[in-house]
Amino acid sequence: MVDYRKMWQDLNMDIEAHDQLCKVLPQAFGDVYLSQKNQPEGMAYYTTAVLNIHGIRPAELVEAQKSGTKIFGTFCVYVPDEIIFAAGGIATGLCGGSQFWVSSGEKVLPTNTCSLIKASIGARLDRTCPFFSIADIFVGETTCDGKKKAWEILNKYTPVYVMNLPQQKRAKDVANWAQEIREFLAKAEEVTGNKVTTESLNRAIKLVNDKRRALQRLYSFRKLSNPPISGKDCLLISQIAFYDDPARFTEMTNKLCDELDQRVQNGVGVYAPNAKRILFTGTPMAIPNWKLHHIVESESVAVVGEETCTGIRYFDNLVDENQTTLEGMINALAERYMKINCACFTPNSARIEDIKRYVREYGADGVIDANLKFCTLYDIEGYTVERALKEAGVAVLGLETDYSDGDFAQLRTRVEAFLEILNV
Ligand code: BJ8
Repeated sequence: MVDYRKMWQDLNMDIEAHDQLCKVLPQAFGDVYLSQKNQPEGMAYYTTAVLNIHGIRPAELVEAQKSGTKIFGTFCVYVPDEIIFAAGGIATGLCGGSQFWVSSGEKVLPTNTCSLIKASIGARLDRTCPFFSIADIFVGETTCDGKKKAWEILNKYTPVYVMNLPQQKRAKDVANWAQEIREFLAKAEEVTGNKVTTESLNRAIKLVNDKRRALQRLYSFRKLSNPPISGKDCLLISQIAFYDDPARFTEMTNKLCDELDQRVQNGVGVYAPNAKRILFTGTPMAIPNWKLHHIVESESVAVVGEETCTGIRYFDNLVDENQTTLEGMINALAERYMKINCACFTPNSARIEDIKRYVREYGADGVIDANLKFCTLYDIEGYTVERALKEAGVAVLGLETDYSDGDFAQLRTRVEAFLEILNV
């Protein structure tokens, strides 16, 4: 086993506090994941990745930095990774998913801020996350109010570049987003000292599209009547997609899919025949936030999809690969990214249509609309989501939670009651 302590010390991390965090993860992971029966062998790659999440990938990033590569930390699926890779940088996700960081975030943020923002700020302030310590620059975006204000705090520790995301989707908004991407490209060139060329952007578009295609392939197995992989495993893979080297992630995910193809041919599934099927919608679930999937799948129910940014929203659309000019590629990027349907947009009716389509495609018996406490955007949009689903005859349960385990028993009771309705 590699010892990463020297790297953490060099990164000026708080080693004592970090030791506490490291103690929690294997226990949590073991409870949720290692108890699963009949896991595909290909999951070993993701298990190693998550159990060494503060070691393997950070060490690669530090190594890359030694040869001058710049690391860009991002927090939202609207930030186009393609631009970063095309400029010779590396993009890595930074969202905090652990309750461990929340109290530190609360030292500088109001308590009634969502756990994701509190944990992200806490991870930086605490100096207990190597990704936050390694990043040369953070790339923020104007999505929700909490994040907009959080950038101002984070900027005191690491430079933050903020992309101004439109809040509507008219033609002029897509054009404005293309302009934001153009300006971000210039910033990425300035940070890395490299020029983005048609060749490098073309390669980067293909690199990120390949990752999306691998995830689309993985999720297609969840549409089958007898899925060969659990919802918990798929959630973990989606979460790791934000951190991992994209080419390696694509290769390993396609390899896993080859194994799943074989399982399908052999009639191997992970659920009992006729298990009920749940689709999640709502706010993202960052590592190690596996609570709701664990509750649902512990009831012998299949989680068949997530209409979240740690799920289908992350990979649902591809960037057009047929553009031959930088301008054409930037416009293609703007169009693809503006197809993501986050609750920060108004109106956001395309998201409702997406959810109804996923219910059909993934064969869901019911939907759980899960909201991270104090996320006003998704909380308010929950009204529209639930009403639309009820009108379409789809059973729906709205849940609110945070990163703590304090509500575990109460959530389980509510999920059990919901499942009883589905069983009638
Ligand atoms: S595209 S969902 S990743 S903004 S949960 S911090 S919205 S208060 S994470 Fe998100 Fe981009 Fe949208 Fe996706 Fe704010 Fe809500 Fe917290 Fe959130």
